[in-house]
Amino acid sequence: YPFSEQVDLTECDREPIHIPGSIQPHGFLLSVSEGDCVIQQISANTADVFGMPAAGILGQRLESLIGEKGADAVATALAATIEQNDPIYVGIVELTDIGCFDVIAHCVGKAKLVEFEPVDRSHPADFRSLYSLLGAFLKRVAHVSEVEALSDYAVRVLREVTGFGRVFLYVFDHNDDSQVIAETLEPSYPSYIGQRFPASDIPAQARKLYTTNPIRLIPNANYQPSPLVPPLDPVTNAPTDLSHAVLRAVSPVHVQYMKNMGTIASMSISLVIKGRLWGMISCHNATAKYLPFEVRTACEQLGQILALRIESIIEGKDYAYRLALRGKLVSLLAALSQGDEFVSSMGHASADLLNLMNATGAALVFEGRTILFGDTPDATEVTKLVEWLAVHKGAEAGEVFHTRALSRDYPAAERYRTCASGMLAVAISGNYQHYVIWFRPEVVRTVEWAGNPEHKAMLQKEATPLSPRKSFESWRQTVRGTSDPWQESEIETALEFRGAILGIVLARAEEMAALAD
Ligand code: BLA
Repeated sequence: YPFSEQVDLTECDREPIHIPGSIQPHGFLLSVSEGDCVIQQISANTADVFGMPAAGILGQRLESLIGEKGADAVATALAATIEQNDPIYVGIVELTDIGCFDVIAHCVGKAKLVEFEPVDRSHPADFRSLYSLLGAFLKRVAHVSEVEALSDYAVRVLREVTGFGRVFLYVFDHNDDSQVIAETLEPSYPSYIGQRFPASDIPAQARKLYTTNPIRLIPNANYQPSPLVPPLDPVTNAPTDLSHAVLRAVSPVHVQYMKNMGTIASMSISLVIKGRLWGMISCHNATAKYLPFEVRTACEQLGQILALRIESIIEGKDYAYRLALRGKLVSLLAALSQGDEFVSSMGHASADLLNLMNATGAALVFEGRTILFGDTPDATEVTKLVEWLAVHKGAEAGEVFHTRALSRDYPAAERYRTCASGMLAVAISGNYQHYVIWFRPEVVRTVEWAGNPEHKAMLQKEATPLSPRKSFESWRQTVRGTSDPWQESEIETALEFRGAILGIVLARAEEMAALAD
């Protein structure tokens, strides 16, 4: 099986997963018109449920199919919600001679999508226990202030609530690769703790959808999708947007991925922080597994509480770090503005200079001199580096340029990557190639991937053009040439430092000019 990354990534990102034209058949779907509630589109399996042909259902009013009580409940529920695009629980509707259904409704454009999931009377959901579990979670969460401990607790509660065989939480990094940071499982399931999954496992449009739609359940990957009849919305003549439909059929590529992984049922819950998909909780089962809407809602709420708490922990840590940075910056600037020769003041304050950016080396390139502090490339190398910066990174380096993998941007840096894989440079003159540069050492990391990330997708010989990777065997990669990343707060502080230094240098120049007069 040859494989091609190009084909894989663009094709994955292009699949329109919000308009699959079909649903998962563990329930059925009706699309009814605004106002008079005429049924204008159904999932094909609706005909089987009611034992009549689709043509006999289409064109009927909702109340004649599901009764006046049911139709009223749908109208009342939708009227009561503010976010009409989010599915709302209507309640249980009993269909004579057919059975009881959980009914869930939401609006898409002018249509109302009404979804039905059979209620299993033999396993009534006990909502009191859900409330007390959520309550206990809320209480405990306030006292846990480490993301890992919190994640650990959350996956254990979720496994208890849902009974899935494996529940884990993974966090996306700046490349959208993910790493599993918490997991709980039954002994027969393989563990993924600590492992990485490449970004391409979840294509861009799916991430976008999961940011607005926080939970999805795939109870049985071995399903036959039930198509919508007619295929297009008869009013708009366009495919019906199923973004928020709880029964939305899943991308066939992803269904294959699940099977390859030995996961027949899956539920995933988005953790959205500041509008960005920060992480996800995945629940897996080796056999088919369904959860009623109310239980899913409790899981969704647990995810929201967790995301809020994680956001506040992250913000708290960032705030404390910014405060510390500010303290360091103020004392460094105080030291630099003393002595009357800028370069020698910098030399006296070199420990503070390094400490400010958590760096192990720094260089001051100023008025034709190159002064090195700590562990750095030699002066000749730094001179070449500055030339490269000025020429190739002109616009960016006008103020600040940073990288955590210098040799990737500038191959000559390969020679000194042990001391300078990370570089943050600020230009301290508008006119000259004057810089303060900080260096961070290489941190060799061993990354444990779940499966070789190069084999993202395989191009099968002819047949289906695309299929996800088959192996999730742990695969180790040694990453060289990168340093610890530069934090947003550090880059902002570097910019403030730059502003202050420009001020100091300018004041010095004016004093000199005054003396000369
Ligand atoms: C969707 N991919 C997903 C989802 C997850 C993953 C969690 C969300 C759907 C769900 O709840 O199951 C990925 N699943 C994982 C990861 C783990 C896991 C990382 O269990 C970790 C253990 N997938 C591919 C390739 C393509 C692809 C090559 O591997 C593209 C061709 C596509 N993944 C893909 C698509 C979806 C998806 C299209 C959206 C499915 C949908 O919602 O319709």
